[in-house]
Amino acid sequence: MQGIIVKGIAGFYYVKVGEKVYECKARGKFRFNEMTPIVGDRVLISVDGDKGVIDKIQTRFNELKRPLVANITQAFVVFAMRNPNFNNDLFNKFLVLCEAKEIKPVICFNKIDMASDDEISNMKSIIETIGYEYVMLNAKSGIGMDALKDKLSGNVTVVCGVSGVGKSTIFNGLVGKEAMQTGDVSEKIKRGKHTTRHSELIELNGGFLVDTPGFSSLDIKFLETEELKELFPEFLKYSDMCKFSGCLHYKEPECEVKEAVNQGKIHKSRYDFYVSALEELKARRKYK
Ligand SMILES: Nc1nc2c(ncn2[C@@H]2O[C@H](COP(=O)(O)OP(=O)(O)O)[C@@H](O)[C@H]2O)c(=O)[nH]1
Ligand SMILES: [Mg+2]
Ligand SMILES: [Zn+2]
Repeated sequence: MQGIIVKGIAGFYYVKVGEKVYECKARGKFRFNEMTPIVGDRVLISVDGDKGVIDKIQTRFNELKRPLVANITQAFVVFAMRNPNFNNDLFNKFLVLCEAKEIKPVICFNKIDMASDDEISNMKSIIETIGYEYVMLNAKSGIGMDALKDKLSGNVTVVCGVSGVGKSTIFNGLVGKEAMQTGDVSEKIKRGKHTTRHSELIELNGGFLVDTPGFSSLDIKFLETEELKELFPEFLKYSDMCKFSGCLHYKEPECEVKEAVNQGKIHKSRYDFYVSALEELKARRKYK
């Protein structure tokens, strides 16, 4: 039968099939393919009672290294209106990393209680030019949390964002009492002193939530210069009309992306970030 690995501890994998969780070992043959099962893997298992063996790992469509999780479909990218202040560079790095991994971002603007209406509507206008889904939150008092919870359904979601923006508050708000109730699996597993604890998927509202924040590194230097422009979804509807095929929307003439920036259809802060990231990637390539 097919299931999803929700947890891994010391060589055991906990595979959820419907409402049941089977404690599984992996067959040694995975080493041959250099594939080790990780949390989030869709796997085929054979079972005997409550125990099982993983026979096959289905192809992963993506993989995060930290936390080590496969098949993430969605990221709640959390920012705060204040404390810490909004940082355009970090905002865009998170979004570019999501695009590079083909993870759908949902932008969460938290601590709206600390911002003016003008600041909030300015933020909304940036996100609307990109076209991403977003939620305005006051996680501390629960405002917007139901809307966020709805987005879990059908997804494997990771929460990300820099320190202090409210990730833990959001996580706890989403998981609430349900996590306590489903925690019986963890109680049963006695952890040895030196066993590594991996991330865990928590089943919630018809989807899964990763229990560890994602994208601890915001390094985007691994990207190719030509690849970067593809990671700005709002550029794509103009880039076909650029005069030069393969236009980097940089110094080329008759660039429709730059034209859209001038007309305010693409937000200038996004384009400025694109240019600075592109220049960084170009400079790096020169010295390779
Ligand atoms: N004013 C305000 N404070 C919040 C809100 N959400 C979280 N906080 C506070 O921000 C601080 C950092 O939150 P935390 O969840 O630990 O952030 P993390 O580092 O991203 O996990 C805590 O003191 C929270 O109580 C909010 O919506 N409004
Ligand atoms: Mg935290
Ligand atoms: Zn162009």
